[in-house]
Amino acid sequence: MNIRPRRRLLAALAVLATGATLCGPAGAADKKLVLGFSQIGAESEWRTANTASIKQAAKDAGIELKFADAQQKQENQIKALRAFIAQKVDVIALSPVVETGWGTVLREAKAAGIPVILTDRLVKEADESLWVSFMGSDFVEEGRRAGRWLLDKTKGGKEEVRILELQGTVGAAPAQDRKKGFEEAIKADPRLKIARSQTGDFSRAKGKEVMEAFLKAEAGKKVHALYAHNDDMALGAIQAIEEAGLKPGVDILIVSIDGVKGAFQAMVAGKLNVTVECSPLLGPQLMQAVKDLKAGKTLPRRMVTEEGVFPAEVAAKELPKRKY
Ligand code: GYE
Repeated sequence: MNIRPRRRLLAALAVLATGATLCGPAGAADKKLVLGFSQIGAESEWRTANTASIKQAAKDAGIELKFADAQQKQENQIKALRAFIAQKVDVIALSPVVETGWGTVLREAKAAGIPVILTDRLVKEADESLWVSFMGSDFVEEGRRAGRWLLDKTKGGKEEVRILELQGTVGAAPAQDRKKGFEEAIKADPRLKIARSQTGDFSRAKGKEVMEAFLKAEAGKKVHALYAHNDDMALGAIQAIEEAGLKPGVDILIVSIDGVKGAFQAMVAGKLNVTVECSPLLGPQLMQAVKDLKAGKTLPRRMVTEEGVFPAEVAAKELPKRKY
């Protein structure tokens, strides 16, 4: 027997072996894993990219996804979690709209023996055994990065730097943490002051509305900068600034967070000065975690997303590479 037919024989045996596993009787090993995912809503470009990433990654991983959109309401998320528990899903993933108020439903999941993975945002609960892992960004650090950029951009001047702030959803982890990190960073220069701060709910429409009100209230005063907790609110505010006859990115410096395509386009157009990256592409990491959990592995308590800062100067070069 020469080498070739022998190789063919081995290959045929390999195919048979695989076929046997694939077509064999449906045992426990063949059962699809079921993941219940409670999403916040569709308030921003970030969120829609996050949803797309979760759905695609579940498909790629062969995991059955039960997806529930809560339309920004915590009560809908709690209902979704209870439905997942009743359906006995293998794993629950939760992206919590606000930080508090999750104890009861998380205890119900624990009592049912269903592990919960927090994705994107953290909850505030004393009993940390209510979730097995938290994957997502370091929002305080994102706030610091935004603050440091503004410090650097305005350094050496003499006059006060008056800042307007558009906060994210009230009670949401990224809103609180991004505020905290930014304030911490700008403390380094007492000239930098937050003149007004209000929620724009992470949405473009609300960002525009609040910015209009800000500009009216600020009539006759100099506003140097806008800090928006996400790109969508910055994009809404840009419209308001233009409608008020001012040049966004020139008359008012604008720093925001996320790094969505819309922000890069605004930077290329000279209307936004910088975006701090916050990646929504958590799907593949989540599916891997689900598989690892079911294989009996212990997940790390915290998985932090790696991200960068993109000023307008690099926007044209970076835009074609952006994946969300
Ligand atoms: O920055 C914002 C979204 O939780 C990181 O939620 C997420 C934030 C994101 O609506 O655009």
